[in-house]
Amino acid sequence: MKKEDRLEKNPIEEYLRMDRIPHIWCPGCGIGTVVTSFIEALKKNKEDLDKVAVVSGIGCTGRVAGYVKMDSFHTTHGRAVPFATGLKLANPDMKVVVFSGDGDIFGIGGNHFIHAARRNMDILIICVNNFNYAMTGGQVAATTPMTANASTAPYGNYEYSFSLPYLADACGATYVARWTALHMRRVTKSIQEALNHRGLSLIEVITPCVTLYARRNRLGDGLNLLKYYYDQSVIEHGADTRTLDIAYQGKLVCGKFIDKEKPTFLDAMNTHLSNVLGDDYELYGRINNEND
Ligand SMILES: Cc1ncc(C[n+]2csc(CCOP(=O)(O)OP(=O)(O)O)c2C)c(N)n1
Ligand code: SF4
Ligand SMILES: [Mg+2]
Repeated sequence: MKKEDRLEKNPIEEYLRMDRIPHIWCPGCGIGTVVTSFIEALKKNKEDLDKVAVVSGIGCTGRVAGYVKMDSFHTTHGRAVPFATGLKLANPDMKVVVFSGDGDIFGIGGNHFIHAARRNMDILIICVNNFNYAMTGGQVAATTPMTANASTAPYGNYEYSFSLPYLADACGATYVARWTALHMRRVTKSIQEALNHRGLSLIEVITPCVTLYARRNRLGDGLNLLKYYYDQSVIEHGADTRTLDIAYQGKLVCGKFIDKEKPTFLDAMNTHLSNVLGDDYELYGRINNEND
């Protein structure tokens, strides 16, 4: 094959809205790497794209919904999870994926997250954790590690940060994993699994924000930081989620921590209302334990 022919088509082009390219992300930003892993997972799972929807909130990561070529929704800040919940309940056969940032899902949207997890809502949440509110100028976030510098923490952060897997586990999520963006095959595999998991899945992907977080903390370029996070990672599948705090530039425990079965929101609704109403109740959506 001639070089010109090889370069003609991007291998993931059919999954992207090419009319929106070039994207807005900075050179060296890790968000695109996570999108590539997501698309690989869709391809490997042979997902019917008419049955997958992506929902994002606002932020650099929130732009993902605008670039993927399937039903996708760029919602308001912090509201991706409730939007996804409504979408899933109205279309129970669809696989609904929230793809958004740490600030969007766990800062302004934190309350929505905890209730979706409590209900074991059947959605997949992919959270790009770049340790700051990147789009608005690198403000301190609920995920910024202690002592890290941010535009609103010029002398270093002194707030305790959330450990996202611990939070998700405590709230009732039934699939929880953490990777760095450079663990591309692992991220892909987790997304493949989570797309087939029934219940609330959270996949946290630690990702460099080169322009704000890395520059302010003098952590080198995007590639350096991508590699640094990877090198700092230790894979501990099944680790106790209470042990997963992230210290500034410290060890990053990655792996699949939770993968369990529990009735989803619709399972619980169907079981309960059938018990209470008997034949007057018509089961809704995919039925408990029914396989594809
Ligand atoms: C109601 C509301 N409050 C604040 C904002 C401003 N805002 C837009 S994006 C953002 C932070 C996004 O951070 P994160 O979700 O971590 O995404 P990132 O840019 O880091 O990928 C904020 C505070 C907004 N758009 N709407
Ligand atoms: S500001 Fe940070 S997160 Fe946003 S596109 Fe640039 S590098 Fe990525
Ligand atoms: Mg962020």
